[in-house]
Amino acid sequence: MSLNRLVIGNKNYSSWSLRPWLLLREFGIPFSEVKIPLYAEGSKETLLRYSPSGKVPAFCHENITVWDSLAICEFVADLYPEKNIWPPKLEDKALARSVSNEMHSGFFAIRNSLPMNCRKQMVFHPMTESLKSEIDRVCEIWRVCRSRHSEKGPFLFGEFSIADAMYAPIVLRFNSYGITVGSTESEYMSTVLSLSSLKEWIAEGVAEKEFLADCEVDA
Ligand SMILES: N[C@@H](CCC(=O)N[C@@H](CS)C(=O)NCC(=O)O)C(=O)O
Repeated sequence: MSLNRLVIGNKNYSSWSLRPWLLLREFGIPFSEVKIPLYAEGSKETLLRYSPSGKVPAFCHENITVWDSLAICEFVADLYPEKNIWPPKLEDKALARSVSNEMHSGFFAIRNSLPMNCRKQMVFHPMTESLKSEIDRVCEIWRVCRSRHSEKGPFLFGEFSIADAMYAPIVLRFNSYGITVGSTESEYMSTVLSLSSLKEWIAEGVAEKEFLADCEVDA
């Protein structure tokens, strides 16, 4: 039995759950998975059995519980220091932490207008100023990281890191809603979308039966 357990929500909709799940998979860290369908009768009670915040994701390692996506990613980096889950160089780690936290604490227009939905494939039209400026900022972050690390590999910091896990749901959203991006960003999106772990998550999300009307968006 695995020492690690990750509690997640619906794969189709739960972008916060995807982040640590992808991180664990990409670093080959064994874990068992508990999936709790969200916003259904009894969901909150079930969530509270695993997560003091009543939200997913939550992670258990032996008798330690950690909740909140970025806290879980940080904890996993502490748990497996030999795996370089953050980029090892101090200045790279500083940038990786900054862009990961910027994602975690912001981008509300993207999060509200373009909710993650693995089933969605459309072109989103009602663009607002705040949405456009957040999309531009994400693209700028991806370009800056890629321009500094293109020699070392195809991810934001060359090799896959927490920063890629934090931005993976944004990649999915831009792809689902037909957001136009430049060539560097598009290449980065293709890299993330071609991860077999992410393809597996998407396939399982698409196959889920739950339909959450509040998380659905039309053009
Ligand atoms: N800041 C938290 C956000 C967690 C969150 O909002 N999770 C949502 C699903 S993506 C949730 O559990 N919703 C269920 C509920 O509030 O009942 C994180 O980074 O993990």
